[in-house]
Amino acid sequence: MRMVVLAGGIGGARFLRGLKRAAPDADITVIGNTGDDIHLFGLKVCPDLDTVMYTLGGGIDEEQGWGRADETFTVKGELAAYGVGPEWFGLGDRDFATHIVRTQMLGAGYPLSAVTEALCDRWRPGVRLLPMSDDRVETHVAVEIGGERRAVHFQEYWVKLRASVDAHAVVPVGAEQAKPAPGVLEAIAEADVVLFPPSNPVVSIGTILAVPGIREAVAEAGVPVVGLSPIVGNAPVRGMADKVLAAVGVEATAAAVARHYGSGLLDGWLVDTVDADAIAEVEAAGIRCRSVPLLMTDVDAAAAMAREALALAEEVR
Ligand code: GDP
Ligand code: FO1
Ligand code: CA
Repeated sequence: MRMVVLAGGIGGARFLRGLKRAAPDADITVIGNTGDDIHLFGLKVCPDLDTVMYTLGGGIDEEQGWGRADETFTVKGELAAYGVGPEWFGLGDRDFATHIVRTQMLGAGYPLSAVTEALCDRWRPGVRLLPMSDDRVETHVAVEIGGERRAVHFQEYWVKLRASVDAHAVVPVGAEQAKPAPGVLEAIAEADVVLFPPSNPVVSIGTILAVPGIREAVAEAGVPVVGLSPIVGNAPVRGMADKVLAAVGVEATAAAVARHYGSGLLDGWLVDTVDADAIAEVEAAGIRCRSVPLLMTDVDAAAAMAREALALAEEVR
């Protein structure tokens, strides 16, 4: 079975690890968010692509959910000694190697999709990992600090400010001009099922869908599209998704996120058992809905979620 998964970082990566266990023979293409990408110290950093690659390739810091296991921070310390920051973004020594290889290949003229493939030659994630686009897209967040309105890079909003101020708008800068990376539209058109893991609906999946052609391809694929809620009990399981949902006028509830995607895109939606009350509202919006445990406490739990998503896909097919 050919599966396409639109993925951000931690939520996407942990779900994918479960999906691989649940469907070991599946042919999985991951379309990864690159709106979080940032240039630091002259290097191109792709947090969400790397989180998927390291998680599926066995190199992730399990507890943190991003960055490398057994990481050290000597280079960061040396840069700080030169007064060179930003000090708020924790790039480790092992991780630096990835960004150096990536930046070197990009400088030599390879597109990000080819670079990602080359990095995956080492990590063997067991899926085809495609960036949503080879073109630069950068998510910016409009905030008000000290009475002054300004836009900051998504990483500055998330990591430096910890989403402590309201987001007035979330803008995927460059998305309108971006083209889907080679293979993205083809994978969607050839898929037997499309899955939205419990990734951030605004800055992960929303950004991927903002690349012209991707939303349309998913809506017109003519195969089941099933999503899993990243909101459990009216709050994000991890992180500050509620802040960016508010910026697009969506309540932080499992039902509101389903309605935000809409029945034009989604055929099925899984909510957690604590949100079973949301089923009626989601189904009234024309989306088939079931409640199942949605906490990825370990790979088995994520695999059980993947099985439920695939079962719901068969139900709506
Ligand atoms: P990021 O790029 O690292 O922020 O990761 P994603 O966009 O892929 O996923 C972030 C979302 O995953 C957050 O909104 C979390 O609420 C959600 N999430 C994380 N762990 C779990 C989990 O165990 N279950 C569910 N349902 N959602 C989760
Ligand atoms: N997240 C943090 O909260 N603090 C960090 O210092 C940090 C560093 C970092 C380095 C490489 C990488 O691939 C990811 C990193 N992240 C860090 C996670 C990540 O940037 C964000 O949490 C996600 O992009 C949010 O969607
Ligand atoms: Ca992310």
